[in-house]
Amino acid sequence: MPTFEYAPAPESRAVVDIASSYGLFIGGEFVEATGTKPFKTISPSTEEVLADISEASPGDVDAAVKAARTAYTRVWSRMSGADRGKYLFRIARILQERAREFAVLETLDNGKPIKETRDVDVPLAAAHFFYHAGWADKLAYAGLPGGTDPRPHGVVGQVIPWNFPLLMLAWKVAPALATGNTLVLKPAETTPLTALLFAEVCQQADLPPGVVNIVTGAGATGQAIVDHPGIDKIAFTGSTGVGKMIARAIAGTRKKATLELGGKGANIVFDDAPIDQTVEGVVRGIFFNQGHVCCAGSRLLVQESIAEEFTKRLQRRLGTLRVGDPMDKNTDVGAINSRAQLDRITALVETGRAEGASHWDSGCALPDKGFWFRPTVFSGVAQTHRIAQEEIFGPVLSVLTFRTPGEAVAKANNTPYGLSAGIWTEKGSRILWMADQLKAGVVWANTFNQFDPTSPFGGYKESGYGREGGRHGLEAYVKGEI
Ligand code: TAP
Repeated sequence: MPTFEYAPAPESRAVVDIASSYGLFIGGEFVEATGTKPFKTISPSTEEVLADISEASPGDVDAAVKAARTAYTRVWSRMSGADRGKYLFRIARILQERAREFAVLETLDNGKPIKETRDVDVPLAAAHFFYHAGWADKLAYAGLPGGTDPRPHGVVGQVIPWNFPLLMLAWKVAPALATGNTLVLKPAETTPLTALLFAEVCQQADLPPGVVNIVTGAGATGQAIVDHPGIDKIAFTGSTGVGKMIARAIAGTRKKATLELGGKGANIVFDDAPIDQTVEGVVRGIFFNQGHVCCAGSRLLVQESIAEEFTKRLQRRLGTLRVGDPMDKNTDVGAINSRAQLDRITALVETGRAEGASHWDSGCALPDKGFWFRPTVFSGVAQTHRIAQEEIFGPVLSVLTFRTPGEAVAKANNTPYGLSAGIWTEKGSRILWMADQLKAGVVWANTFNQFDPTSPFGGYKESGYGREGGRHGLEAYVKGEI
């Protein structure tokens, strides 16, 4: 139970203007899709229909790729880096100016709390454009493949997931444009609205037609992008299963790919860590964005001597999280993004109970409509349990224990994934030793889920390959690497 009640603090949805239906953004214009039936995007917190969305057919994808190719050949590849940078700066500034609109739209379409879209998703998306705008005229000095004349791939196909719709778009679009590529992007089926608003931003910024093309649709539309012979490089973020399919589909072709896939991050807590701050960090690690985070700290490894006390304090803190209306500025945990995802979380939590782990949830009241899941903790989890091995992608934490640093490393690395890890301890030497041993693309120390456009992000093993962000992220968008 919350320690005290908060009065409602609803954000206004009047700042967004959602059309009843949307076309595809091809060649700088919104156009009708050819022949396929539209689908609906709904608000996961209310199940209200927000808009009809076009489903792009392979023919529509072909038109988008052709528009991107024409824009690449005639305009974008001939433009100086300094001029490309001006467009990126303009987009970044418009994102800032329209930040509230983007935050509200993202919260309505995705279900995540307004305080997260307002304070994390939208500012970081703008920051990615600012950062890459700065690179556009300095690529010759970045030490990229191609030396002082790094060359873009050409037309890039980009497919993104639903958990950070605008932010994932920014991670993909900003480096592609900065390095001189044009692109065709597909947002996830359940969260197309901020990508479509971004298309308006491209118009507002006078971006040359065809440089950015946005096609909506489901998996088949993504596959049409991947399979299209006019695509030079694929940038994909999503599940490991689909990532493997993409790798198979492009094997033997000249297409390049970067894959940002799933994770099962270990958050490792030693007995000398400041306990209350660490509880906050662990909560941020897994309950931020309803746990729909590829690099979430979904496995807590806690030193045996403090495990009982730590779990007790963690549960007490989880009892104070406010779960509910994501448009309320006080809400900590919003709605699960879709019924399908809620079903996946529910099924995996059932396996946790069936395999004998000890189940606890916060017991909070949930709204009648929409898709919801209470913050959940499993203790007594064994390495072999599915909830210790598989990505749940929801607000569910699996707690395991360890006695020595060596055991913590062995357990943390015992996963097919390799995306993220966290270490909580007062000892600097232990942090450095652990970070060296952990097989994860990013390791946070005494913090978790910190993102910055200057810092490369990505995984290895089944978490994918390639980096996004920083100078390393630029490499994926020029010829000669990856
Ligand atoms: P996926 O089902 O893999 O979907 C990702 C995107 O791929 C969506 O746009 C999806 O379209 C599309 N897609 C589906 N089938 C496809 C196919 N055969 N060919 C091409 N594209 C296809 O993942 P998800 O459920 O949206 O996202 C959750 C997963 O993404 C988690 O495993 C999470 O860890 C991972 N993720 C990773 C990262 C990083 S940075 N590593 C970041 C965020 C998420 P529809 O949505 O229309 O089906």
